[in-house]
Amino acid sequence: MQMFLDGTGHDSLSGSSIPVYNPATGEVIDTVPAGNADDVAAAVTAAEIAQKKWEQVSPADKSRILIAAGALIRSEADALATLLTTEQGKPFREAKDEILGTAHVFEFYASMTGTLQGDAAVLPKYGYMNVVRKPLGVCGAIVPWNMPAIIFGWKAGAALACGNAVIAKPSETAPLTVLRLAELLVKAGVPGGAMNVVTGSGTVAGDAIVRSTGIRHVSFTGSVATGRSVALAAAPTLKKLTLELGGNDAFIVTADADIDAAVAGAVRNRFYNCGQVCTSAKRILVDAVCADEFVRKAKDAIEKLVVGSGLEKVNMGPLNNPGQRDAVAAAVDRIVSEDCGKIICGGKKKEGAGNFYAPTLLADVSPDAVSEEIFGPVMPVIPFTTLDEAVEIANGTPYGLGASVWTKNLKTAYTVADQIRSGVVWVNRHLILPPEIPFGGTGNSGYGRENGREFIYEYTEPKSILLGL
Ligand code: TXE
Repeated sequence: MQMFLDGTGHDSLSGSSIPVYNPATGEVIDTVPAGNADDVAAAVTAAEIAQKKWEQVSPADKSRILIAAGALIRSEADALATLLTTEQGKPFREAKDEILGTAHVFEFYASMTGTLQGDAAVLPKYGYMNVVRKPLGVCGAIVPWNMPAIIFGWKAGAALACGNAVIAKPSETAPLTVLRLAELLVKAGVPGGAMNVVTGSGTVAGDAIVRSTGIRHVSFTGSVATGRSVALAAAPTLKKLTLELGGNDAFIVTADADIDAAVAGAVRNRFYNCGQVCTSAKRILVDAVCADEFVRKAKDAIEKLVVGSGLEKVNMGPLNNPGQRDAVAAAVDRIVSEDCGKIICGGKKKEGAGNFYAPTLLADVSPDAVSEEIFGPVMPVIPFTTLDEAVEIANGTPYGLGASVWTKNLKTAYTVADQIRSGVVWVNRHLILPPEIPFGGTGNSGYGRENGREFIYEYTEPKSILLGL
């Protein structure tokens, strides 16, 4: 049994549905079933049966299936990207990059199915020790709306490569692309029931996944507040958790940096996906000696950004939902009214339909004013005078997801990279996250890692076997 709660035949046992909106127009584009605890329970029953079969599939066959999934995703890339833009808002070009990146994720995991080895040793007097890595069983994947395709890929690809079954719960505001990707995985050969999607709200469907005793691991990407409640709700079941809870990345531009490259990098990264990326460059720290030049050049670049529906030729689309836009507008208004920074350009909502907010540049921002992440198209520039001060500001939030340093000096690069408290540090770039790199944070950014080789530890558990001599 398979639960594709996509409103086209497999309806939720709850009988009700939720609308999905186009963020550029505010129009309803589809509905999805409002899954409930009964739906999750049915999906768990199906997944437990299917997982036992999937676990027995050879690494080579698992690999062939995941490669086929990647190929199907590539063959439908334009249609998937259009769907993603229509429900999420991002420009088609970015949506297509995300879809092709998702295909790459499944291809990466296809290459890893044969690498899940454990350990072995001869222990004199005791025997032969073997440590094998076993799948966990059924895994939950709670997916946000900002990068729904690729984040689904990280979770489902890793879980399936390790022989687990998956129950995904996409966000209420961007569930459609995830549903289609899951269908393609099944079409590629993942057994029915090993890949499930239960749509619905976080507090009902998501919560049921977190509390389910049949689900042994949940990978959650979302806000700090929801991450905390997920950890609390999961505690009675003692399931494993991987939590990725956003970040407030510092982007440090030193006096010896290539300023033009740094400006281009900052603008590209900060306004990518309308600023709604966990590892977006959210705080731009610039050496005071070049801060004015940086702001002037950034303003020129930002004013050239074309904003509009992601289905047109634009650089930036709308925010995903009205609540998100209101939160961004409130954060900018607060910074300005408290005299903690000044608007150089942008700083307002666009009137009319859609969740548009102008790409915004703020100068002379005080570090404390942006200690909470602004999940939208706002670039606060914070001047600093010494590298030690820059590192202190960078580390001065409870987050620890990503950061970058822009410099031509190798010693500066390594020193800052070493001192910054975060899961990832880039040098002269930001936000590049191929699945080969382990990804995750520290502090309020959560715990556990996705991708790289780290996924093996998240999605399997060791079993030690001692053979007497
Ligand atoms: O997140 P939520 P929201 C941050 C960003 C943003 C803020 C709020 O700052 O402004 O979070 O976004 C599901 N049990 N990030 O409200 O609530 C929910 O249905 C189980 C950063 O959208 O965390 C959705 O599928 N699941 C981030 C997912 O959790 C629950 C990406 C995320 O929703 C649940 C997105 C519950 N009790 C937002 N409540 C990143 N790390 O990149 C909700 N959900």
